[in-house]
Amino acid sequence: MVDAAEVLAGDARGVARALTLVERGGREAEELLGALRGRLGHARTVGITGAPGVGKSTLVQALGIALLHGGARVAVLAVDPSSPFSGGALLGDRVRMPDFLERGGVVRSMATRGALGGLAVAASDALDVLDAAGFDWILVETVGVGQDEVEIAGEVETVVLVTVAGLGDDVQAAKAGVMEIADIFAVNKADRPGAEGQVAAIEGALAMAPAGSWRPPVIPTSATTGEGVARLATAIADHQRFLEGPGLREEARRRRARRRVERLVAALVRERIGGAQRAAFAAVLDEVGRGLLDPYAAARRLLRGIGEGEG
Ligand SMILES: Nc1nc2c(ncn2[C@@H]2O[C@H](COP(=O)(O)OP(=O)(O)O)[C@@H](O)[C@H]2O)c(=O)[nH]1
Ligand SMILES: [Mg+2]
Repeated sequence: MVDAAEVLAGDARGVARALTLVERGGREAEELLGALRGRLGHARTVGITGAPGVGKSTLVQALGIALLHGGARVAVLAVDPSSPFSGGALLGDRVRMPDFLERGGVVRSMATRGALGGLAVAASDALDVLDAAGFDWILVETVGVGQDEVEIAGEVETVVLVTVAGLGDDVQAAKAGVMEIADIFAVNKADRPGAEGQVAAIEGALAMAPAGSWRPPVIPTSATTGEGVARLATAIADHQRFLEGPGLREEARRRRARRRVERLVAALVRERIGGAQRAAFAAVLDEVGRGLLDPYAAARRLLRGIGEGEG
């Protein structure tokens, strides 16, 4: 059993169990999340995204330590389906992030796709658990390659896109639609040649884009030496202050709510047509296939069936 009171008290074991529960999904997870409702909104959330190997984990650790030094409670959620730590997620993270953990940070990795709605749903629910547990900062590491990962980056308030010189991954990122969601660019491995050119290239691309009310800064960092990490932390704080502008946080919350609910509606429909409505689904597919029913009428009929089947 997972006790909402333990989560709200920030109890480490309770939080760990709650994260496992929401990753798995199901009714008990839904009940827990319901019990946490109304206790959310304290945490500041930051996404660190980018191609594999650019130094996201190293940068998250350096950032996390910088924030811990400021006296904040910091949690890291690493969402990486490409490198699951089977059964030993925490151990795997402990090995990777010793400095951060030594200083009281909390790390959790998530690789499995939850029961309903996949990884983006599970990650979003995990954010709620960590928020309710009282963390001041939640850093979310995602590999910026798939649609899921782009969606998860969209769940956080401040998105840092990490690139390195010479990978051409800025082009990949632009293709995957990540460039538009970045609030801050970090050009990591700046201890190596080419970083300045990369900074200039991104700044050039940004100058072509229509100027919004927030202009994303482009910051050279070296996660391994720590150079530029303080500047990155300052840029994140600046962006968080920017979000205090009239209505911005409310608007962001509504956008996130909309995405979450839309995702769940789509997931529930998919679950029903593969489950309780399976026979009705097969029947309309047959009719559409034989030209007896058009797909629009079929979809409406199915939706009515799902609606009637739900309490
Ligand atoms: N030279 C250099 N290497 C780095 C830097 N940041 C990370 N690395 C190295 O790059 C490799 C991948 O780092 P990691 O943080 O695991 O990348 P991720 O896949 O994006 O999470 C590791 O060997 C790091 O030590 C940096 O700023 N400079
Ligand atoms: Mg990593």
